[in-house]
Amino acid sequence: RLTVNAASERSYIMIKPDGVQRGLVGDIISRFERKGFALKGLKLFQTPQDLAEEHYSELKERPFFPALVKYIVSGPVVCMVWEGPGVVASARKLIGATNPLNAEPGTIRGDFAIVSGRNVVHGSDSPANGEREIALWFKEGELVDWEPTVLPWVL
Ligand code: FUP
Repeated sequence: RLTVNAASERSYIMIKPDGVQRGLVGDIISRFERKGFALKGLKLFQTPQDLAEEHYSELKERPFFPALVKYIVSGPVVCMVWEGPGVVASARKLIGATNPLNAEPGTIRGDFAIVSGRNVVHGSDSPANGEREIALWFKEGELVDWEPTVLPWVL
């Protein structure tokens, strides 16, 4: 085996309701697959109000909080867990800046979005928050413990 770095880290990645409505699910998943990260959890999900509020609890006092929660519960989302070395920071690079007008072309938000309030996708901002969010959005037994056989060519 040619393994260079198998250190594992996980990120919670979510395609928001606008991404699902606009038919961007396949394109977004494809970007993480092609990068080489491993998909460990995946579901289409209608978010309850209290979960949306808990997920964004750090932003509770911000003026846009009510609109943000309303947006997240407005339709189904795609919840994912992606794993691999440095996946949290790398996913945020693939996703691009929070304000899509500042996101580079080639990033998800740079390619598909215009405003922060409809920015298509979420990615955890730290490994600790990744674990917190995975525990919030996934139940025991919903994640699959597997290793893609392609990993020796990636890592
Ligand atoms: P990010 O980590 O890129 O998702 O950004 P934040 O955690 O700062 O913000 C979470 C979400 O709040 C963003 F995805 C979109 C929303 N938001 C707004 O709607 N308006 C703002 O001015 C900032 C954030």
